[in-house]
Amino acid sequence: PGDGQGDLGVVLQTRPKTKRPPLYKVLLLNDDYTPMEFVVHVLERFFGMTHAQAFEVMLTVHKKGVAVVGVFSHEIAETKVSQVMDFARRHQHPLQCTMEKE
Ligand code: TYC
Repeated sequence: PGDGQGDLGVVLQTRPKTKRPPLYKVLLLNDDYTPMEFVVHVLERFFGMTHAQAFEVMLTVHKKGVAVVGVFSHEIAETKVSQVMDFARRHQHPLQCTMEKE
């Protein structure tokens, strides 16, 4: 029953919709040729790590093959990846850096 004018609209907006932007992990990949000291320098220079932190993370990548070196907004993650890839290429090292959605 009813008047055929039931409310079929979209009305269930209860919570305010404040969706946080997705975050992206920046990954550093191991290879057989990039010098360890170069990787440590990259982590200090572009990821603000201390020498001790950078050395530890470099060793993790060396042993495990890959590690997350930071988590950022899409734009910052892209910038980090570009900076690392450009820097590695300019120094003729095959170091690879990528990003993936968290
Ligand atoms: N495996 C490299 C070597 O033995 C060192 C290295 C570490 C390279 C981390 C890349 O992301 C990397 N010289």
